[in-house]
Amino acid sequence: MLPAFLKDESGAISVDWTVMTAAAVGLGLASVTAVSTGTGNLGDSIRSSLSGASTAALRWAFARETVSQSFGDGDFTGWSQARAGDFGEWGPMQGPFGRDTANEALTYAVSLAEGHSNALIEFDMLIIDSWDGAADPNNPWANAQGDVMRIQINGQDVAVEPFVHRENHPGYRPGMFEDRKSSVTIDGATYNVSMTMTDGPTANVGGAGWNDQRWRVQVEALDAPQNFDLGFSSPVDQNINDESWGIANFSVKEN
Ligand SMILES: [Ca+2]
Ligand SMILES: [Ca+2]
Ligand SMILES: [Ca+2]
Repeated sequence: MLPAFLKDESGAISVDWTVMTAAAVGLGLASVTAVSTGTGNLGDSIRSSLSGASTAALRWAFARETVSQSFGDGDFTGWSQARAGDFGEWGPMQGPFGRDTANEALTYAVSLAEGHSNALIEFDMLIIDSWDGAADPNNPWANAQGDVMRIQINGQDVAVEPFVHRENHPGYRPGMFEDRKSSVTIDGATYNVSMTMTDGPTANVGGAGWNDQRWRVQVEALDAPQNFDLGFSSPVDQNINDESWGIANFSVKEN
């Protein structure tokens, strides 16, 4: 088996590696649970080999996906507004929204099954056109807070992140195209938000003529109430045809 495995194509190896890693991790955890006394070193080494990211992935590996919305079929169940948009090669979206959400957030009502208290909410966040980044005295195109997206739980911010449509624009900061992470505790529940830029801003995909960017966002709710509102609010300072956003490929897992 080993020689064949080694001779395999590199793409196939990465698949095998993923499967083997998952299996090894599963075995490791089973061992930790089964023989938790006397094998502290084994448990510790397995634990220390898991990065925070893979631990989070493991937490959700076998969770039930209870919501999957592509927004291409008219299903906007749970949302405070339905805006069926299409963003070209990035597909259908809930949007575009803009500064119309500064005072009244777009919300999604998360409703977990009885006995469940954890949720992993995942979606693509499309940052469309000429967002102007962080607050900056030399930045005439953003409000005092910057052009930010606020992600909220029951109206409270769990992430407030500025976005900019190109480097070296007023309001650009080094690191703005890198991963964002935040964690907030509200009423004993923990909300972890992570954002990873998956595209751009290198091309004008839709909306107006400015380049657009796509971020993959995860909102992890731990020890959360059975029902809560996930909100999106963007106090950008220019019109929806200059800076807007949308949500795509939305899903919820829970356990
Ligand atoms: Ca702008
Ligand atoms: Ca602006
Ligand atoms: Ca555009």
